[in-house]
Amino acid sequence: MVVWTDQERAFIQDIFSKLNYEDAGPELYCRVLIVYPWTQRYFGGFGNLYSAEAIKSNPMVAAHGIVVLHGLDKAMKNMDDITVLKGLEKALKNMDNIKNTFTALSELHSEKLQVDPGNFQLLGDCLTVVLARRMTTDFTPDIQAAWQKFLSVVISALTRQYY
Ligand code: HEG
Repeated sequence: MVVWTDQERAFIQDIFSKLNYEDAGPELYCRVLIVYPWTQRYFGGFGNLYSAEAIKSNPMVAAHGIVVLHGLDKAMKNMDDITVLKGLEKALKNMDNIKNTFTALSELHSEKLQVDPGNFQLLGDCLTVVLARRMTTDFTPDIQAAWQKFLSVVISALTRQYY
């Protein structure tokens, strides 16, 4: 059960609202593939990943980074709908919203893509670097704390269909 404070929700929404996906997405996936080269094994269909330079100029890598950010922004939009709900029962059901949102995505990564779930954390770490580089002094410890919580909820939801 995940409870979000109004401040945490505001911090996460603010991070996404200021993020330029077209710029941050490509950098995110270049970092994943260059810093953790074993992740390249899942992208056999992406063509040339033979060097850091090739990765940085590969349009499929750039496009995939943007797709992943849109996936995360879906999680952000489903953090919590409690404000529009009435009654404890509905609120309780909604606590797990990120998990429900990510059921299909978790199944895809587990059954079809067979991505080792340890890699989710590594992608999360790369995204934290991407954010910190852009937000500089605005990436305060309390904003980072909310961000790390959001990432752990997302990663746990993505890992849920693994067995
Ligand atoms: Mg995944 C596809 C999101 C980590 C490998 N990933 C996708 C898609 C989304 C997504 C939204 C498109 C799904 C679709 O087409 O229906 N991925 C996503 C998130 C995270 C993540 C939110 C972590 C936070 N993915 C991840 C990691 C790997 C990976 C760590 C491998 C190291 N994803 C992967 C591959 C595909 C997707 C191989 C298919 C890419 C393609 O063929 O276009």
